Amino acid sequence: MMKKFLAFAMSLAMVFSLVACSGGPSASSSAAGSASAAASSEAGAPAGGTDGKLITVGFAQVGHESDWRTASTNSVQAAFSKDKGFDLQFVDCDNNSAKQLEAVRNFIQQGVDYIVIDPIVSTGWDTVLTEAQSAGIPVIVIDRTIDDSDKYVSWVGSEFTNEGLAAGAWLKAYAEKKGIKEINALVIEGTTGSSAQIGRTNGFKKYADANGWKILDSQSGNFTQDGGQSVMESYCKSYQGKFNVVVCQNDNEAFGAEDAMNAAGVKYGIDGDVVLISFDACKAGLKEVLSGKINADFQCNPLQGPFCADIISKLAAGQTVEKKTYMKEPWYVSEDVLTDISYTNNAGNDVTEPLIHVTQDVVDKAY
Ligand code: GYE
Repeated sequence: MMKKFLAFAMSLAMVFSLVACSGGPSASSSAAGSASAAASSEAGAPAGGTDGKLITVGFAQVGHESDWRTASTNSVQAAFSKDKGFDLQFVDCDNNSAKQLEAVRNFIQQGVDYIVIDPIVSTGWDTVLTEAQSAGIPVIVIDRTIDDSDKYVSWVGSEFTNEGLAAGAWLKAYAEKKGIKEINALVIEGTTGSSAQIGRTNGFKKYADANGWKILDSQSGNFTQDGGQSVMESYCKSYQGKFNVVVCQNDNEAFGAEDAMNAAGVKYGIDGDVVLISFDACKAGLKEVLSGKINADFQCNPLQGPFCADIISKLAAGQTVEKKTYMKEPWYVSEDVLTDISYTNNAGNDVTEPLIHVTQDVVDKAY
């Protein structure tokens, strides 16, 4: 009975989201702003099933590779508590795509009410999403995107290409300000095939190509501290004295890269010879920005749990939801030399966005 209702609600939601999609851009940071207002204004409304039964939600989480991931897991677990009307089944997929597909198939077999996926990689999804659809189970995607199927009801996450573009725009302005004439960059990428890795890589590369910067090498550190360290150890050997920028696609990789550069005697950060750029802006990352070791950190906001719970509560109440919701994400810098950056974002809009100079207060408030 519940299943049938859900299947109906899902097809309605899909029809509406298709309409919403073709009707105009829902993808902007202002969409996230309104979603934020909606999420908080409805915080007091009863979530969960209308009949008082808990809504069962299966969540196939990427793994436990980073501080970002821990914050994401905590955010989802808090938003889907029993108190709030949910029964959450959490699976840590250990960065293993096969395990993630299996987790989703198990949720389908169990007949959960909703499935939430944070897709490790962006492709390979259409078959299992078709299976979920046939079973009448709506799928909500958070964080990373699914790029080869649109058989999900809604997604909430980040504009990863904008993060990469912002990093490029900042580096261009910073280099001009500091009189850095040549850029020889080393990139430590995130998990290969994840939309976070693809977007950050492409966004930054666009600036590199347009400005004649050299990307000496670009290898995956798998979004982990160990990965960042071992890639940087090999970079320090192969490119000794040849690089003046290191781009790590998350903070944990940056911590590992710092260890490797310390061991190799490379000076980085605001007083060094190498500009260190990172993404995520978790608390530990912003501490490094405060101390001047990381020059700039481009936030990716992991606190998506309440948005996701709001989406599911709305679906359960038969309401329509946005197909896409973007998180709001500030950019952080160590030095007070630039106040903002201007760039053309991935949606083709010319934007000017503030740079936040990191203080202890900013670190204290970070996730
Ligand atoms: O940047 C990284 C994590 O998918 C945006 O995954 C997320 C990324 C995040 O492991 O720290």
